[in-house]
Amino acid sequence: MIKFYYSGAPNPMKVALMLEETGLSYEAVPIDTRKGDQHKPEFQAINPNAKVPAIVDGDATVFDSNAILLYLAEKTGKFLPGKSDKARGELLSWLMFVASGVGPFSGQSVHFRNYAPEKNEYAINRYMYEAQRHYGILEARLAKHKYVLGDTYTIVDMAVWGWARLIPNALGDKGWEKFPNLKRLVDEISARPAAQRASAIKDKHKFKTEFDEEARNAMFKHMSVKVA
Ligand SMILES: N[C@@H](CCC(=O)N[C@@H](CS)C(=O)NCC(=O)O)C(=O)O
Repeated sequence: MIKFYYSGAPNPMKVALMLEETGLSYEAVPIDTRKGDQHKPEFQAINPNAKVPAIVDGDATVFDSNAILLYLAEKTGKFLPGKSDKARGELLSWLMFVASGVGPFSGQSVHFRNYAPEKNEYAINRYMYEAQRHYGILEARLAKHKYVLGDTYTIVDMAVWGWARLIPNALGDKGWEKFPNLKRLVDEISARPAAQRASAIKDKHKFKTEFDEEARNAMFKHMSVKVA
């Protein structure tokens, strides 16, 4: 049985969706990042990057959400596009685009808008601009195609869903205005039974909800270490 190390945050939720979509049997292991579970040596032996998600599947350990999506898709043969070089090229390009662009820029936008101790207009503007720019690229693609890779629902759509469903947190209350096609995709995925089961997993475990000093020390280590 697969062990799925997770919290309710965007990157683990992509993997929760894929696990539910495939019907693979798994055990969800909570990692309470607000309490610092990600820094425990036993978890860092699984993910040296000290972040969720990660999975252990027999003798295979996989960390980083998009790597896990690809691993599970290749393991099951599900939620992949066709096998042509063209289809594989598109899969890898869009998957990495979400991993290296959509996720990090959305995350930094959420951070500087909602968590940074001072309002830094430059940082907020830069990360909101870049997050919006990335969502605009997805929007243009989804204006022409039902799913990111065309007619078929794939792991790329799941990777997009993990972050895009939180667009108001990254871009503000009017965040959806410019992205009607992206909203269509997110709403369609959120209505799927697998997405509803994925979103409910965290309710089976008690995660810390307060964002207090313990949480800041665990998740924002840079606040207590001067490197610049
Ligand atoms: N590139 C990694 C990023 C993982 C990541 O940033 N996870 C966040 C939750 S979405 C986390 O573990 N945060 C806790 C921390 O940074 O201490 C992935 O895609 O899995």
